Amino acid sequence: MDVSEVVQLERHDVVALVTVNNPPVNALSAAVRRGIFEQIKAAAADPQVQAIVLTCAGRTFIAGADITEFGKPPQPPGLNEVIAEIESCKKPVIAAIHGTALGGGLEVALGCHFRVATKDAKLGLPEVKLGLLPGAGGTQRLPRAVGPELAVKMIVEGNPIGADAALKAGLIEEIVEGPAAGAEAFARKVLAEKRPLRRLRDEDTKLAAAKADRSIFTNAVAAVTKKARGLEAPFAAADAVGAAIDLPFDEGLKKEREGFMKLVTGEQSKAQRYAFFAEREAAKVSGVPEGTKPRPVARVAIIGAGTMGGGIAMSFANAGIPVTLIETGDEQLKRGMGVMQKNYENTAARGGIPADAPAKRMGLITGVVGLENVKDADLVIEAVFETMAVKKDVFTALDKHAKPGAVLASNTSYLNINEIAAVTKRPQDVLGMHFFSPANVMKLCEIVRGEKTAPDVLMTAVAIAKKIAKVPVVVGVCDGFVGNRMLAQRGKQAEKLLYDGALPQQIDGVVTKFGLPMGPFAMGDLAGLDIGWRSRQDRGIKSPIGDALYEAGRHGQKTGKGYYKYETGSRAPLPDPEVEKMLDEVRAKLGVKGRTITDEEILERMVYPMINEGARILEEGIASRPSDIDIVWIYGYGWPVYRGGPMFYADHVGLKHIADRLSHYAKATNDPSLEPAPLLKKLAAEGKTFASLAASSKAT
Ligand code: 3H9
Repeated sequence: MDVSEVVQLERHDVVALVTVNNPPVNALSAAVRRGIFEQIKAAAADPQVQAIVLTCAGRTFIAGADITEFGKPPQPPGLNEVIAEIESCKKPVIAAIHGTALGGGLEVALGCHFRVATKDAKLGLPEVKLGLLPGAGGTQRLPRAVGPELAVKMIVEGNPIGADAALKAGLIEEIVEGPAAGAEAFARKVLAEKRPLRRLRDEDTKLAAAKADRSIFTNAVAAVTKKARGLEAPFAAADAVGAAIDLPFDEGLKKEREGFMKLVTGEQSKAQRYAFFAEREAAKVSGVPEGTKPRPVARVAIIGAGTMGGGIAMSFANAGIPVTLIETGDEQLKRGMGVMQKNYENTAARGGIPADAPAKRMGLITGVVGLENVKDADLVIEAVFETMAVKKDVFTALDKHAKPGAVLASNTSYLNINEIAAVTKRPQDVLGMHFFSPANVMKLCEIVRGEKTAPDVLMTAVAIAKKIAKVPVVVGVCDGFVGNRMLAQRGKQAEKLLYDGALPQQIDGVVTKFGLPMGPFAMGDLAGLDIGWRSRQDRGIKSPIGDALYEAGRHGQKTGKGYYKYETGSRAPLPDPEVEKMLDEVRAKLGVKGRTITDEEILERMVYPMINEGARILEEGIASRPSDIDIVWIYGYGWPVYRGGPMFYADHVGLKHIADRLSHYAKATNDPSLEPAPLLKKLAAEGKTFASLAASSKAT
């Protein structure tokens, strides 16, 4: 590619403008790197030019390295080489930032002598989110620009800061209106004032305090790596920032490079990069006519102010969207509003949101009694008790009161949307929006497409989910949709493992060691064992141990006892010998003898049946792509992102191995439901992966 196609050079008398134009996000592809390198060189060599502005066309400044190039043979010039060219330029180079200057983009800006940004710009080094560390000087120049404490926070957490904070921290020199014009005016000021060039590589002042007292840095690292359990990148990134304090610039850069190369070739980053693209892919809905526009949503009504309804209402209020929250009585409403208020206040007290946010957000939520109050809503989300009869009553009433064209969504976690839609005269407007608990925190929203759901209704749900910062995944109708259907398989095996001789703490321990935040039994205790019991009653299912615990009044955390015991005021599950005794009794009643179960068997029986169910879900078209299933598990259930989701993990382990082990357990535990699904069997026999399936379906 001719470099001038992606990086243009023009001159406004003494100021040269180097403009990157590589939509959509101006990622640093090989052509862009070469373009910047050559155009900077050309501007530096032009005797008419006295200053250079580096700017970007389109919606954003450079948003980073081109992630699609990782894992492929590197193409020259490397980004460090490009940045060295900029930094060593004898004429002032000014970065004109708008949109998002992220990763390699911010590193390029840090190589410039000055940076200006528009007010709404965001600047950050989010590499850790891809399992990486900044690999083009970011870990060495950012601490020199803003000090090691803020730098390590930005680099280890990966969250960008706004222009105001960047100005305060010394990351930019000025906030400007138009990026290119503002930077050009700034360039003329630099020339007029004969300002010396700032080369961050040579600035050590902000490192002095941490050099004198290393504990300043160690404490900052401890604070930001607290939540990084299981991940490699945050720790490697912190080490690289440490090198900025301990080593001369060039040696620090070398250390950073080593860390980057190790991560970029490692399994964790591969999985995290996959998840990045999988999330974007999930937002692309198949089977919808091109150009389908979502319906406008200005006001939302939520039915039910319980845990789910309240959490959903908070998600909308957090995004500035007004909500009518509807209950059946004053008492329930008061309780629901009180819980939200308290939740916001607690978050504000922890510094999670500004002090005035609780009042502002609660101001967007209007609590009322009576379903007739849905009349102004463009979108109604029902979050009432999870039984079909109740849902049908609500939807019959919604059909009567909601305005024509309103989108009617159910937050059901497993019920048949088609059956719910059928009680209305507008099944085309009905679909599922399944949020995950706690709904104001968990990012997943399964959008359940009914048989008659209209395409624009589907797109409305996808668009609004994105607007409230959720990750939407479109799924089909079946019992439990994607997530809970797979979870049910895991739950079934977890219970059987108890009868086979394992203990709750052993099973949960294996699951958390694998990287999930909680095991099935701790999760059951948190949700409440009475909920599971009621659901089993509804479906006519028995669980010998679950029923015994329920009948003994052990309803989980809320009663201080469940599969575990809990000390007053504590949520920490403690193994309970009483439960061991109950398990012995249940085993005796069932006529089974417990045996010693290895952790390997537990892991395989926890994860492989889920993968097997995932294969069935794909066969039935309930999910469009294996990567959609992975996104459901990452954002709905806390599957460790560095393992890329269950289907990605399956490809990594090998489908033949998984199919063989499932066959083995089907026989060994006399459970035909564990036999490999036809799709899994077929792919295993052909030596293929789930990923190959996604590629071939894309091609058709
Ligand atoms: C790095 O820089 C390493 C260096 O330190 C060292 C190097 C040696 N590459 O998210 P969107 C695509 S690591 C390739 O829907 P938005 C994306 O897939 C990088 N493609 O838009 C999508 O494609 P499609 C550090 C990329 O407005 C389209 O652009 N940087 C990249 O909601 C639109 O994306 C990051 O981690 C990329 N870097 O959000 C930033 N970025 O339309 C990653 C995006 O085909 N990017 N695409 O599906 C983001 O966080 C968001 O994309 C951004 C825009 C905030 C920029």
